[in-house]
Amino acid sequence: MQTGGGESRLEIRNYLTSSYAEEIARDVRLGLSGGQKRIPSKYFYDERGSRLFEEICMLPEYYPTRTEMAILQEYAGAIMEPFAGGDLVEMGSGANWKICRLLDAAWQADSRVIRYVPVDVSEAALRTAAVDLLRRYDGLSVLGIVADFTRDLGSIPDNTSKIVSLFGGTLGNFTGPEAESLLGMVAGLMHPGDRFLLGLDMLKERAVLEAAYNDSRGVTAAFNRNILHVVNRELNAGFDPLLFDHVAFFNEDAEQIEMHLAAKQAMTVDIGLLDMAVEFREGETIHTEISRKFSRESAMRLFERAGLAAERWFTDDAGWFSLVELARND
Ligand code: AVJ
Repeated sequence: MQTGGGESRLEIRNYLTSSYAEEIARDVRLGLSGGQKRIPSKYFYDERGSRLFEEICMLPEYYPTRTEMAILQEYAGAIMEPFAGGDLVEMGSGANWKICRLLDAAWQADSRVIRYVPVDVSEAALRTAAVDLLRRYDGLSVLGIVADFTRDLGSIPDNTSKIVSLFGGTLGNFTGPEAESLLGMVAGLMHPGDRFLLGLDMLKERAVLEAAYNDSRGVTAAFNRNILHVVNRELNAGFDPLLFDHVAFFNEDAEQIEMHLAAKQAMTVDIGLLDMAVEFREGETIHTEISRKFSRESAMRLFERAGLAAERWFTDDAGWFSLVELARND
């Protein structure tokens, strides 16, 4: 068991281009000026929001996390078996439980050389997670990339064989065109033999979907309202989060869960740093998130357009969640 030398196996590079403050100012100004008001879902995840999301993952109604973990538990060996070594890239890393399933599978058998390359906007979160992994896996090295993976994928090293992973149904937060462009960028990083491991939440009964986003303890409601706390803090805004109802429903035509915050009464909200006053009618909503649900057919159409091909599908018995192994289609 190696105890020292952890730091020398860790390198962190920061590629963030614009500041969080500039970005949220731009996004909120644009999002609250139009007809349907919106705030991008990435602003859920400050420290409190990330904690609330971890709490959501453990709720009885929120099946995606535990289903994906069970799939990883069962198939990590099969997923890692063909990988001869190189970079294990994780887009939007966060907690380590998922990547540990893959690393455990690779560490059991042999001495493949693997470097873990997490890509995340939070340098602090990257560092904490990396230090934990270095302690667990003797011989692992970590290259942390501080970047927004929807923009700065060019910062991922190009000269090694790799598995790229995007877990947790994160892809569902992107519209069709956004998802296509993101997957196209990942395809652009891949060489023959490289694989892309993508988590997808699948279509299922409306009642199951809606319960997952309307939990009985109100954690998802608190998570949704947290975006207003973030805007208050970052932009000196005057939202009273408790004057907004949590609304989440399955939009069957669009095959997506939609989350909104609905004004309980007419009001005007000042956004200090933007010099802006935003009017709400009673019942008017701010659209905060989409979470798209896939069928194999809709997923395959997306892969095709992005220049990717599904090699293997790993799913649970009920088919509620999929981990798809993709290769570049050329
Ligand atoms: C982190 C995007 C996968 O869409 O299910 C959970 C976020 N929103 N409950 C999802 C979320 C409400 C989650 N993802």
